[in-house]
Amino acid sequence: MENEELEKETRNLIPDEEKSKADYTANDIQVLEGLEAVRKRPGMYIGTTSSTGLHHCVWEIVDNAIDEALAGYCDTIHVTINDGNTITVKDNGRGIPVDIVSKSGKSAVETVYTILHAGGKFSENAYKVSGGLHGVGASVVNALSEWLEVTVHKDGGIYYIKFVNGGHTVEPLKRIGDCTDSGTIVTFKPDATIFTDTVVYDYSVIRDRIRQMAFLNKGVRFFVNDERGPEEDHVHEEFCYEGGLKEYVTYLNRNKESTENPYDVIYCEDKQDNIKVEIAMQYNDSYTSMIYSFCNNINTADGGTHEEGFRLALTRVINKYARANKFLKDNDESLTQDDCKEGLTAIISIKHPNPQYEGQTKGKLGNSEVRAVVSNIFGEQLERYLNENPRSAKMIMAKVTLAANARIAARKARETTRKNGIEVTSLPGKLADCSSKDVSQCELYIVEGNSAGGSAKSGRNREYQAILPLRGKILNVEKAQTKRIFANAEIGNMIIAIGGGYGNEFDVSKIRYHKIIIMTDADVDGSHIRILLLTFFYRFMKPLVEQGYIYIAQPPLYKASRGNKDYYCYNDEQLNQLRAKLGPTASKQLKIQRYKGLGEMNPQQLWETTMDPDKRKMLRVTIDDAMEADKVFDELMGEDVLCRKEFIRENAKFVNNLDI
Ligand code: TSJ
Repeated sequence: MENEELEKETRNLIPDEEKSKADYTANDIQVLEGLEAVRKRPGMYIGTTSSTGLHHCVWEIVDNAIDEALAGYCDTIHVTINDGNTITVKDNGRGIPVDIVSKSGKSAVETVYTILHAGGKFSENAYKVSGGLHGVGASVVNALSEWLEVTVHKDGGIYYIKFVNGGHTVEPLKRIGDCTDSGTIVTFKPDATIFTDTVVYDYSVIRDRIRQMAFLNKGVRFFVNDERGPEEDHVHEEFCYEGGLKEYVTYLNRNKESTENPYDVIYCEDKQDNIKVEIAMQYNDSYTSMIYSFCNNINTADGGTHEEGFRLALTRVINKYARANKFLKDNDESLTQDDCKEGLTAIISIKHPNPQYEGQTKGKLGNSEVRAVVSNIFGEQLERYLNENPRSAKMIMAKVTLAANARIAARKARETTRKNGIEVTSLPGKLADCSSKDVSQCELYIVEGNSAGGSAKSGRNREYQAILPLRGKILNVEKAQTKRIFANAEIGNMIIAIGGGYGNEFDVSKIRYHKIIIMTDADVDGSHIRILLLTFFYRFMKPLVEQGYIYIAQPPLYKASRGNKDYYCYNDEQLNQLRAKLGPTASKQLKIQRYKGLGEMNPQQLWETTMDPDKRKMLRVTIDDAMEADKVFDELMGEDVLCRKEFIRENAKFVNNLDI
């Protein structure tokens, strides 16, 4: 429908002189109308004419070579960025057919390149990628190129054709020599009048994509070359993964563990109803899950039925195994999908002859038959794996039940809170709240120690800054006592002061401050408390971390005084810089005080150095920081399972202790 309209519209856009040229047959005109339509509305075909669109052209051509590999006729693909930012893609497949297609009266090669969506016409390949979701075909790339040439090695002959100015054939396909091999070589130069942002290719973008293709198409050898500029700058890389997704998962998990990942990669591959399924998964000791899915090599960013089938089977099989082997008792509640995917990295890749994509960005697989196929294949293989590998299964059971216990503890806490009728209206007595109701301006300082808390209360801006002191007792954190913080009512104060609840129910839209600032001493205990707080936020109020609401105050380390002038230095380097600036004589007169704690500062000093929005320096916490803290926390707890168990118990206790 859309295409018809477009064609009607564009018919009038063909210049009259071109229409009248005698050597154009009706067929030629139709062809040029098609390609002209692409040039008029490139965005409709490749999404954008930005750098993304420029690279998209490469994927279009590479996809065609991958189709040949998927059909089983090609095992090597070269992608080269040449001098002048042209691209060459070369495969060792059968070579695009060179015979004449009766309908167009032209060679198949010319047809592929000049008729929109001609790709599938003479293809027997069941799992074509090209012509799929983004695969609009080689003809679109031709339309958007200054020139494009194709060389085919086939049946002993070398054939050549070139197109210029958006797909105009220079002369029909011609045999230009002999050969003994077979394959297809395409070189093109994107049209700078179309790609107005840039026509410069980014090597790393191409490299990353090709690496992904290598993971997704095991055994296919890819070469990526950047041959721009002088020879010593050229880059050549090779990607070939015999293990396919198995190696992809290992690659994705490579930064997740400091030591070797103790969990196995679980892998399965099978075919049912002409749908090929390949899945690899591996747990790691983090709490985030990375589940990526693909259909016909295209990333389905919004998931779909293949991902649903995977999750269903994962949850079903893990619950079944847990019950059968008494990791769950009869009256324990079942593990949820979220429990089962905590700390899981998984890739689901299917190949489907007729994929249907849904959603705004067509990033979701819709074929309903896929759900059961994936669920059957994966479920059966996972079950076999668990039964055959009891040691590994036990580790997985420990992981998923830990996740479940944390979830249940959080829910119990919520219920207790409700039962006790605690409302946000009854704010903790220790909290010195601010007066403004504009939460986007409000800040909550979580301050270590009552004395620093007192200074902060006196020194603050009452309108926007609230202070919540944490009890001094927490200062004496010892390894054995670290988990106490979770059993501490102070944490309860924090939850209520922040106001968004916690756990799965945490609602970031309800929070009462848009800056939550951790202010601890610059010593070991201070950093310990910071780690505990970050871990707490990461585990129980993750959106706060993800959306950048958490900050770390930066109190000065030194006060250097000379006469009645005070200088604050936040680190040793600044102190040295100050000495250098003042010169040796003045430096000798400096009286240097090293702050051992926030409590040593009077309210005025604390305000000036650490709390005044015009002068203070704060660090905004990223999710990586919090993950790191969480890891350190784990290390503090040790690998000791008993210790972890105790954490859960303490955690549950904290829940019961919410007697605020
Ligand atoms: F489409 C394209 F021009 F962009 C392109 C196609 C670009 C590149 C780099 C490679 C290819 C391509 C196409 N490589 N291999 C093929 N194979 C076929 O087109 C082909 C060959 C033989 C048969 C057959 O049935 O004998 C069928 C096909 C589709």
